[in-house]
Amino acid sequence: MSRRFAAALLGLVAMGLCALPAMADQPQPWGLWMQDAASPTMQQIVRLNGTITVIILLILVLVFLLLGYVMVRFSAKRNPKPAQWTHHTGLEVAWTLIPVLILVFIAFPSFRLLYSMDRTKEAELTLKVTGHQWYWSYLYPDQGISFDANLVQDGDLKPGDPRLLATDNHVVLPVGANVRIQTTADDVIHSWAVPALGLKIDAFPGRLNETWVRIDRPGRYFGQCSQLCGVNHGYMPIDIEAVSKEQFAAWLAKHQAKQSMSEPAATALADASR
Ligand SMILES: [Cu+2]
Repeated sequence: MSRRFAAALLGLVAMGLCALPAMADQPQPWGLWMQDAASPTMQQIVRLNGTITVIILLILVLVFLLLGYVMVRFSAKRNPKPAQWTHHTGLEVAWTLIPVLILVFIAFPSFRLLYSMDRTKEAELTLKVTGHQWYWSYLYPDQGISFDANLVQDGDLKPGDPRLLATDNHVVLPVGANVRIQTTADDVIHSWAVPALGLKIDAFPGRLNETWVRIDRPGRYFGQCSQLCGVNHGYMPIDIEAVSKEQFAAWLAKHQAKQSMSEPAATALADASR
């Protein structure tokens, strides 16, 4: 029995060692832990997660050691006549106070992070995101650009497009700029989430939520709607292309020229900003 247990334990450890952390801006097969952080917010989330994981492991080890000690020291064989007392004031104060102190210790960095995610004072750009059943639409209100982003079907995937994550139009954002993000929805609740950027914000009908992002490096970042919103909830991904500020300016110019020619886009913009 003990040999079988040892083999199972060894198997578990080997699985843990083989499952390398997912270092990419999209989900990876067998990916564990978190995606490689690509924004200051995500770096802070990774740090806080590391701190809390260490605290959890220390508590786990302590509890198992205590449990083992009690099982050995107070077994029926070693301790045939158990003690009769039931209360110990000092012990009860300690096991109430120590967990409270641990929670308070965790609360400080958590609240600091929550407030820093909340909003940015100096935004260079605003992106308004609207959730629909089942796609996202985007508006750059100050630049007058708007478009819908739909899932690319399997047969239409281009090289480099991940299945179920690529969209026909990409959200293009400049690297190194503080971007204000506002979310809303026009039917049910959705949630706009991009793991590598540390973004996850609900999109409610009739309400405008706000957060922000500063992307650290160029690349493509993928996310998914993270609030169950109907049958095609799993088919409304988020596909962001982060480019240099010069490339972003060029993209803006190209899009503005294209949109000024098409009347429906102007109507969409008016609709979206209503
Ligand atoms: Cu949704």
